[in-house]
Amino acid sequence: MRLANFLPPFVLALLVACGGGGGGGTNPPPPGPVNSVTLDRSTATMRIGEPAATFTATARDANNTTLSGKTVTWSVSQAGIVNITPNGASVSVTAAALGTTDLIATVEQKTGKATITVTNQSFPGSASVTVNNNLFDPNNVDIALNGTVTWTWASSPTDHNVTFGSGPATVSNISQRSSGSDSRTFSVAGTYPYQCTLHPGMNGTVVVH
Ligand SMILES: [Cu+2]
Repeated sequence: MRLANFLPPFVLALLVACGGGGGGGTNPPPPGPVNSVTLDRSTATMRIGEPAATFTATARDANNTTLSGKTVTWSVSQAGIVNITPNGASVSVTAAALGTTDLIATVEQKTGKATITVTNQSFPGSASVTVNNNLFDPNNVDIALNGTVTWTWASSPTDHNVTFGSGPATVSNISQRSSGSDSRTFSVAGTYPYQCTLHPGMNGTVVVH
């Protein structure tokens, strides 16, 4: 009581001004430093002689906001297994020798990786993917040339679609649905990224060997 009486009016005014300024208005906070780096695939299997595969790194801050324009440095944990040709946030990878290596993307001392196995095995003629809320399981499948992938929707009230992006050949999309299944056959080798356009981050790939 006695203390409050002694606070001069300008101190109270300063306290109010600071409180108002801390609200931040309607602008989102500026992006923070790099907190995580992820690659579009965490594992991959390749065979010697097949087309180059492309991997892309994404850096995010602590709020999971994507940070673009960052310098990405590409490296491998084991020399000689793959050859890499960096191109900014992406890298082109070809198989060179049998074995396993990590492909590592470094952005401001944070790293993300994909484990790449170079094999001489043959790949299956078919693969199955379960469409869940909100992920494709598994999110990467490897098939032989002319193989077929079947997507089966887990029983759910939520619609999902399968929309293909930049692949080596055009594949017709599967429009949104909440049950049942549909298949696509792949007659050109390479990597086919796809996504559910209704749910950002719901991504998958088909690799045709
Ligand atoms: Cu979806």
